[in-house]
Amino acid sequence: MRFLASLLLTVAAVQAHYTFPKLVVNGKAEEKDWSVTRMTKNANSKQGVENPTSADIRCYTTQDAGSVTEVPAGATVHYISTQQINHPGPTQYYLAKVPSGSSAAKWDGSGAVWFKISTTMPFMDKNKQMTWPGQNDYITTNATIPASVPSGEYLLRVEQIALHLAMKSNGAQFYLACSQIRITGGGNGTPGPLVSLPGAYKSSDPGILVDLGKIKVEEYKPPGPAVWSG
Ligand SMILES: *[C@@H]1O[C@H](CO)[C@@H](O)[C@H](O)[C@H]1NC(C)=O
Ligand SMILES: [Cu+2]
Repeated sequence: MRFLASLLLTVAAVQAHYTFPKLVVNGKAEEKDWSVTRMTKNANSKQGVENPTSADIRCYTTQDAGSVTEVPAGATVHYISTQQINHPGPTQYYLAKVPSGSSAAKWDGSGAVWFKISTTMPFMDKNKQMTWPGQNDYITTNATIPASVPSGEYLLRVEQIALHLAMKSNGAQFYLACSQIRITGGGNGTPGPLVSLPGAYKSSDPGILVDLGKIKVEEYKPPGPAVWSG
């Protein structure tokens, strides 16, 4: 019985994994999977990244995407998920500006270049389970591209951090993807703080190594820098 229960849990956990192959900008989805979103290494396996200091934490990329898509500053973005996003944990979005001389179709996103534009905070559901906005949806939560972000080419990175096994080191699972975008109609803001990926996260960060059964909702602190909202 115990064996069957753990087998069923394992099956559930495998089915529970997901990828984010399609970016949606102001309600319009990219035409095909992985056309402006870079295909991730887990496109088939759906396994999350477990070591937040590994190179895979940046974009988990197996190949660059074929196109770059236009995103108006101020736009609402989200991603379509391949499976239900059923694990508790925050959804965060980052941007990194492509340096002059490079292009969003090629650049690797290295250096202290990433700033956070969105995160989500937990609440207690009616069963007293710590829950995040968008949990159990088949799309990621919405984020707004700040209106004052300078125009130009960027990498957009989404992550949903699954915390159901995060009570042990490197037990959190990062589901993430990066898209190649060109922001138009932007402003003259100065985004920051800028962080590198890997670099911004440690395995011991309290938002990564955490037992959700042992903290209060208001104690949860998402990992990484403060949000820049323009
Ligand atoms: C998210 O944004 C889309 C437009 O891209 C909109 O249709 C939808 O209502 C938004 N969802 C929420 C929860 O605000
Ligand atoms: Cu899973």
